[in-house]
This record gives sequence, C-alpha cells and structure tokens, in this order.
Amino acid sequence: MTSLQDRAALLDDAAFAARPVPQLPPDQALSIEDAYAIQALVVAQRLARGERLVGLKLGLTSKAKMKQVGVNEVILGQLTDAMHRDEGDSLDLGPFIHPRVEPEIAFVLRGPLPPDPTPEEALTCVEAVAPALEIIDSRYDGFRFDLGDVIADNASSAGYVLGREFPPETDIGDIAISIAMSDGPEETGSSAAILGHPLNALAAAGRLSAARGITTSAGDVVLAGAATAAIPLSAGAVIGADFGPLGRIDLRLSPPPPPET
Ligand code: 0L1
Ligand code: MG
Repeated sequence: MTSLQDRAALLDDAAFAARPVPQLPPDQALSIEDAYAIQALVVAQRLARGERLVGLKLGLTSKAKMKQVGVNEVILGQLTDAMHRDEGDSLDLGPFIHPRVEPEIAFVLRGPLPPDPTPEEALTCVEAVAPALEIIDSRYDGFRFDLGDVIADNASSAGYVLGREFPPETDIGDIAISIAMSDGPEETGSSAAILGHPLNALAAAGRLSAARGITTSAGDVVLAGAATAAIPLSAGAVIGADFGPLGRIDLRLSPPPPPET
C-alpha cells in the first residue's frame, strides 16, 4: 500500500509529464477522506511550484455522470491560475493526456461562501455569472477511475475559459447550451442539468469546501458543473459553445506538432 504522499506525487507527475497512470485496484480503493487528503497534497505540490488557488469546480453534477461513476454525490476540485486560458488563446494540447471539454456555468464570488448555504444565501456571495468551458483531463489510463481515484485526481481539473460576465440576478436556471467541435461531435443540454439549477451546485461548493477546510474569497471562480456530456479535444479544431442569452465561447486548438523526422 503506497502512502497518500506517494499517491499524490504519482498523480502530480502524471499531470506534469502528461503520462497517464493506472487507477488503483478495487482492493486498494480509497476512502473519501483519503481521496480528499491526496487531492490536498496534489494541489499543495502545484502551489509549491508557484501556482495560486483561484477557485473551485464541482464535478459529477449531472445524473448521467453520477450514474457513470456509480455515485449520488457531487465532488469538489480546486482551480489554480495555471489552469486559466483566455478565449483568444490558441490552446496547445501538448500539456494534456486525453483532454475533454464541457460547457459550464461559472460564478465569480464577491465574498467567501458560508459553510452550508442555501442556494439563495449562496447567491448573495456572487459578483457575476458567466458561461465557461472546463477542460477536464483524467490522469488515469483510459479515463477509467472510481470515486476515490477521481477525487484524488483533483476531479480531473485541467483548464477553464470564462466568457462574458453578467449580473448575479441573471436567470441561469434553464439555459439551452450546445457545444460542437469544428471537425466532430456536438452535444446539447441545459443549465438545469447542473443539479437542477447551477445555484444548487454553488451551495454544494460552500458545503463541500467547508468540510475540507478550503476557504473561498472575493474574485474566486466556481465552475458549477457540466450542462452536456464532455467532448474529446482534437488538435487543430475549433470548439464553439453557444449559451443562448449568455453568448458564445469559441476556442481554437493549436494544430498538431509536425511529425518528427
Ligand atoms: O467536471 C466534471 O464533472 C468531471 C469530474 C470528473 C469526472 C470526469 O473526469 O469525467
Ligand atoms: Mg466539469
């Protein structure tokens, strides 16, 4: 049995080198406590390299994803400044293993989330809402993991892009959202797929972060969860996501590197 520190180092190396590792065998499945302890160590290694915490993400917020992993609870991951990308950037896929993209709703906080807020209380902590893309990249072979594995892997956090900001009172309860790759698949959904309403995810972020001793502050971003299934990213394509009244996010992916001679 490897230590929590060893497991965190393995996952951090996998992310840093963009080389996947196997998930833990079933007889070594992690408890939720140990999984969040490993996540804390994984994030601490990023901070030791100079990255800064900038917010949180909720994962497994749709019924479809919960079913896929066989759970009934959402999970928390932590975002750092190194994960932020601008819409105008050309996204280089080199640092990722097998990245996928999800259209999400994001909140920008005006102050810390209380420990167990109602959705209405959580809304009072919001400075702005925005459309967002989340880039997830499991550090496990074949994107295969159980609940403990994925929590330890910082909920597959890898990148995010924020779109235009809107006032907190903007109606985000049931927005039709679609996402497509220029050369491939398209997915459609609604913001209502995010725990019934993205504010329920924000309230869950308050509860889960307090339980893990993670604090939030003004300016932090909270990604509420995916409105559709994730789409695998392919080099050279353009991702276009339509968020209806919240506008669009279009992101260009760098072309593949030339073959080595
Ligand atoms: O953001 C998400 O819902 C993903 C959480 C982790 C599960 C996955 O990588 O698909
Ligand atoms: Mg997500």
